[in-house]
Amino acid sequence: MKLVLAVVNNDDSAIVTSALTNEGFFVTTLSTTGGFLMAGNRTLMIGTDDDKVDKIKELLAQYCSTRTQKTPQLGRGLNNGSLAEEVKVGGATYFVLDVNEFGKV
Ligand code: 2BA
Repeated sequence: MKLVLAVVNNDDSAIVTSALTNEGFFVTTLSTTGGFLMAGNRTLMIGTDDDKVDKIKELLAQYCSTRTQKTPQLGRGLNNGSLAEEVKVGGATYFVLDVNEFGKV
């Protein structure tokens, strides 16, 4: 079993979560904040069988679009003036972790 953690844009989180649940995946969403932009995003937690991870990646790619966002001048952890004023934010950043145990009691 695997646990997929996917950081997605707030604007994409509802549609991608719907698409995942419609495909039978169980999803938990967490409100998170990117350390660079200091802007809200969503982290999806999806526990699933190993052979279904590719389907999750496919849906993330289909429903999460890449966009360009301005870097704020204030409220960011790093602000040394040498950074680009805009950054390309990926559609989804995901991690796939092995799950030692899964249960419901
Ligand atoms: P943020 O940390 O707010 O980063 C937003 C975008 O800013 C990143 O897009 C990247 O283009 C740029 N960026 C981030 N850190 C940077 C740095 N130290 N120097 C220059 N540019 C930087 P993405 O890479 O698509 O990441 C989108 C969001 O996914 C991130 O929001 C963060 O919440 C999460 N994320 C990405 N990579 C991660 C990682 N290795 N570990 C944990 N979270 C990650």
